[in-house]
Amino acid sequence: ERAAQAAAAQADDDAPTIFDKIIAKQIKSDIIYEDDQCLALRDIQPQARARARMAAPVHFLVIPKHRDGLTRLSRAEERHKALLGHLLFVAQLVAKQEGLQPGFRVVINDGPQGCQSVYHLHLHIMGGRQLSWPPG
Ligand code: DGP
Repeated sequence: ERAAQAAAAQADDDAPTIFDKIIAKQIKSDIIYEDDQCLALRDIQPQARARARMAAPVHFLVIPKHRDGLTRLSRAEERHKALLGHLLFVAQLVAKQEGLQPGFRVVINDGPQGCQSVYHLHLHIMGGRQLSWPPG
């Protein structure tokens, strides 16, 4: 959990992130949905998430292919509105594909206090068990 918080403290400087390599298919990832605007892929760190009390049998990310300045949600501008809606639409589409009809959670971590570690906007979709509320 402390590691996640340390990673979250990095600068939001619009530098390339690991997601650029995933989008370019330069590093391997488990992509479960793709269209012209976004990708959905399985989160890589289920064990770390378990320690952070965020473990979920299903945990995937929805990321825009073109970041277009959206390092984090709080950088959103008028021009991003259609893309933001599309990402949310894809989140529920892939949730159904993953068998999450009983329900799921969508999370966007923003900035250091939101525990964001990768500065390329992404939605977390978690489910597959009874979740509790509030999160940590
Ligand atoms: P956040 O804290 O919201 O910035 O979450 C970033 C997420 O990205 C975190 O849950 C782990 C995931 N992640 C980081 N690197 C990789 C990677 O190389 N592959 C995949 N599939 N996920 C990654």
